[in-house]
Amino acid sequence: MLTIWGRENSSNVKKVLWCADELGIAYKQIVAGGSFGVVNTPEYRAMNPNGLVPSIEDDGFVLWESNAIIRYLCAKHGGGALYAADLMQRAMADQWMDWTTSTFATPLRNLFLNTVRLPVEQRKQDVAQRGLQACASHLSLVDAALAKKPFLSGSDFGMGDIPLACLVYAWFEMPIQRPALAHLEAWYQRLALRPAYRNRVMIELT
Ligand SMILES: N[C@@H](CCC(=O)N[C@@H](CS)C(=O)NCC(=O)O)C(=O)O
Repeated sequence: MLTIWGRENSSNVKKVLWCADELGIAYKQIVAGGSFGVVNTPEYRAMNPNGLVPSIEDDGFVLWESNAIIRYLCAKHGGGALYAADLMQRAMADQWMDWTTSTFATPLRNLFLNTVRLPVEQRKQDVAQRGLQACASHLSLVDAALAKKPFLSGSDFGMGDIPLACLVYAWFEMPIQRPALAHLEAWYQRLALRPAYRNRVMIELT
């Protein structure tokens, strides 16, 4: 039995919950992190010494780091669908997963915190503005990639789409001035057709 620890409004937890739902895996969710606590208990720290969410336990096997969890679940349950058997196709999915975390996540987080999550009096307009500009610049590169294929994973939806899709929801739903990026918008619309994406990712931004 799979257990997933994490609060639903965390983008890194969303990745794992959405992925598990796409794969049709039965699991138990333990809400943890933020105001829900749990992550500082000795039991949780023994499992994940970072004290962050998400973490999973799968028949005694413990794993943290959301992208590693996605790869593990897709490889175990994907049957070649979300985790491509073809080495180059899979490497391309890995590329977008790693790029999202290493390049896009920080400016998006700065923009999100200073537009939505922080109390109004703590928001810094200049940080939000710099985040917005960096995100727009990074997403123009995604737009160009999506001009050539419908999904970041290739011709079909796959694990390579999951991390960026979780963050892009906030990009499209925040009250900000977005540059027009037609291919990115078309990708977002394709994602929004997926029930598991709507259920797990397209929830109120908090
Ligand atoms: N690189 C980690 C980052 C995990 C992370 O930063 N998680 C955040 C939520 S998105 C967290 O645990 N924050 C503290 C908390 O929720 O208590 C991953 O991808 O899993």
